[in-house]
Amino acid sequence: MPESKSAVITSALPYANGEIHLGHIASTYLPADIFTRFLKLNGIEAYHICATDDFGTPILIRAEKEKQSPEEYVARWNMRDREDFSSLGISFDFFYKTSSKENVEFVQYVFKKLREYGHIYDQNVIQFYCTFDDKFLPDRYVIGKCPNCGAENQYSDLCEKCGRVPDQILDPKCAICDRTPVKKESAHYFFRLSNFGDRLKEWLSTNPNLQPEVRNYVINWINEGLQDWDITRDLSWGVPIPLAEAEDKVFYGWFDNHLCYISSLVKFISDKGGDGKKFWNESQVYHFIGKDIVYHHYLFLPAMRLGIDSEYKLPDYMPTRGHLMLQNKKISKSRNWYIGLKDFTLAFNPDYLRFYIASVVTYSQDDLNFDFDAFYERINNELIANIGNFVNRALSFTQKSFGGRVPEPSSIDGSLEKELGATVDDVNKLLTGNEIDRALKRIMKYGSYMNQYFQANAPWANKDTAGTTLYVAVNAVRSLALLLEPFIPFSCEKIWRQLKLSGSVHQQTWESAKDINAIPTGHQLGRIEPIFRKIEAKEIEQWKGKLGKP
Ligand code: B3M
Ligand code: ZN
Repeated sequence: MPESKSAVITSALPYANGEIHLGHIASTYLPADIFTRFLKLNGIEAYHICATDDFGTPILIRAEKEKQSPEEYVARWNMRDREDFSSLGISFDFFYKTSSKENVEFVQYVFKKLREYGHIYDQNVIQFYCTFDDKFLPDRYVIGKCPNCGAENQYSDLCEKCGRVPDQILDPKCAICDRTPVKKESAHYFFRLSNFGDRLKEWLSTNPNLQPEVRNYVINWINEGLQDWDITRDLSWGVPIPLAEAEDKVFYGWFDNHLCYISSLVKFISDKGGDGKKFWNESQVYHFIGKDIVYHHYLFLPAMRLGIDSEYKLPDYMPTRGHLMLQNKKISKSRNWYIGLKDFTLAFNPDYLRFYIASVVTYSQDDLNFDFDAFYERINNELIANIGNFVNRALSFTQKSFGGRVPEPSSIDGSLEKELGATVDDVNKLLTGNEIDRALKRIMKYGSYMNQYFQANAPWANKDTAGTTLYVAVNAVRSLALLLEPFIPFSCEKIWRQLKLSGSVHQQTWESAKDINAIPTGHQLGRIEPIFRKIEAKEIEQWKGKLGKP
């Protein structure tokens, strides 16, 4: 367990321009949600914060195409994102937006501070300009070849091949009309990232909580030399630069978006009557991200915080994970090789997706794979055959033989309590270290152990020990509901209701999962029914058939 009594967990902010799909979920939101639920069960005052990332050129391009104002456009996606996330039980304590008044003010405040401390300068730059569209062309408005790795067809603000932010894109083309842009002069503000190389290196190399692989390659980038960072865009949609001479300019989206982690938390805490800054600084801070945004989170974000004297502390952890492949191929919206979260949770119990992803998501930058056959196997042959089977047998047998009243045990074998205690401790350790897949495997091992216990003691055949077996089994069901709550919360609430225990499962404490006597003799269970429904092979075939088709 983290040393501190409180925690701030953020998930990378989704751009307000498209639906949430399985790829987002696997790298970021589900791990963050599982982790936050786990901290809460442990009595930590933990808040999961997120927001839509409302600014940036792609959003403006999309809004223009759909003939909506950018405000309307992002409001629509903000709403939709909330729905999508809650359909999967991804629960945020606060979900806000980068275009909020609080964020705009905070970003302007940070800019002024950085400028006061000498970390900002202005300089005229030659910028791409499309004479046909009559526009400056920042970032995604320009497509070309990456000067670092030579990859073609990259946006001018991020090479998806090598993960670096290109200094000067080669063979530029306007993303709107495909014409070659001209160059035109414009005054821009720069953040002196180059001032921070040593301090960043120091922070990276002395923070044991950052994943070593990521740390190492970020340190390599620093050794190659850091470029100052152009934070200005000649657009109307963005956080306005708070200077009279920069009236029609806004900040680059990556200058403002990560500040929204802070501004949203501060608003959330002050709305509750607390001191947001104090809360931030006294908490363990976790930023959950996917590996494609390492550059921004391991360089820009900490440098900007260092640049204002760490008035808001730097993150303690940045759990960084790989991408999700779909049937071993890269997810692509345009080729329809992708699955929207909404469609999926309408078709399947959302816990099935949570369970499957949690069982494959490693704590590393390795890519994961969503495979339909593996999904089918894991749900039917692990979740249902192990957990579902045990829960249903224990409860329905108690129902049948004892009218749903927990029977009286005679002597309970000490190894049962030991195994349970060891399970809870192991899972605790693994989840503290963000090893979600391994923690889930450990719980499944306990599930198998209890299935074997039940089978070996055969309460249907042994009248004299049946009371003990069922007493132990019903209590183990309760422990499983607690241990599995972070992973499959919907099902665990169902189990809790069938156990007819008070409150809900997420209000319990982790430690009480060890209690093998929590449900006393004589306790009356609720209505018992199967928790899960098996997936049919034909459902899987239908889904596979839809992929890649228009
Ligand atoms: N909006 C999404 C991405 O690049 C971007 C994350 C912002 S986190 C501060 O994946
Ligand atoms: Zn053009």
